[in-house]
Amino acid sequence: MDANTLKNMVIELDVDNIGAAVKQALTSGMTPMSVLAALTDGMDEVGRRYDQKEYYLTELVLAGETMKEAFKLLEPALKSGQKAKKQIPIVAATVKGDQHDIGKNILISLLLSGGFEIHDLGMDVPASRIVAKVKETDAKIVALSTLLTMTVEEIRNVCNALKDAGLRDKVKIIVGGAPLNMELAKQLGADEYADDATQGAKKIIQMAQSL
Ligand code: B12
Repeated sequence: MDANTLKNMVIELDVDNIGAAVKQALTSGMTPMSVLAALTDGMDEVGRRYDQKEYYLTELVLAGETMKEAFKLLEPALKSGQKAKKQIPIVAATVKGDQHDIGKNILISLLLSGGFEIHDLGMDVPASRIVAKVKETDAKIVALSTLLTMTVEEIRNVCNALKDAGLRDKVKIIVGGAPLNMELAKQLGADEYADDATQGAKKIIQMAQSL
């Protein structure tokens, strides 16, 4: 099993065999990070084909399912590198109205080996649930994703809801997703923005060091 085969299985939407392939890749010596990189490369190509109208909505749904199946096998491997030291709680979510979670899930996968306790609320998550989870877990970092232009304003709603609950000063908020940039992120009330999951994970690790 090699990176190219895994990448192509995502592109070919091979939801039935991707789990076994990830397992084989890991047992044959590929590192969890290189498996993740191969899967992400595949997803990038799926996105490109959709933009070029070579793939349609059905293919996208299947690509999402394929990534989920792969993550089931990959996440335990990423987690096993985790250190025993005290873990920093993070709340992660895709905002209300948005059902894209692949980017967020990749970010989470990158953080799993980094000593974080991750509370993933999933997608289409209202601000009130995010606030409740921050309170419950005493989270220090909130990571929000939005891929739709339509739901960008939800970031502001989450920032305001945290402010209203008296929690805004206790958390750092990092956001990501194609319609965002650093300037917009700040305007919406967030502290940080990252272009991609790798940069995002780096920024979160930096934030954690300053806590
Ligand atoms: C897959 C996909 C879907 C899947 C999602 C499956 C899933 N479980 O996520 C499904 C089929 C559900 C879907 C539905 C829709 N989609 Co769609 N989808 C895509 C597609 C092709 C790829 C997105 C993706 O997963 N990319 C791969 C990941 C790895 O990249 P990413 O999400 O960008 O994330 C990276 C960074 O942004 C960043 N990141 C992301 N989040 C975060 C968070 C933090 C904290 C940080 C630090 C970083 C970070 O790191 C990631 C990795 O590096 C994009 C087009 C594209 N080329 O991006 C359209 C796209 C996002 N979809 C779009 C649209 C319009 C829709 C629909 C409205 C279509 C419809 N007519 O029904 C619905 C909306 C449903 C809803 N309410 O959300 C538009 C959005 C346009 C806009 N700007 O508003 C796009 C851009 C397609 C297009 N060109 O028109 N979609």
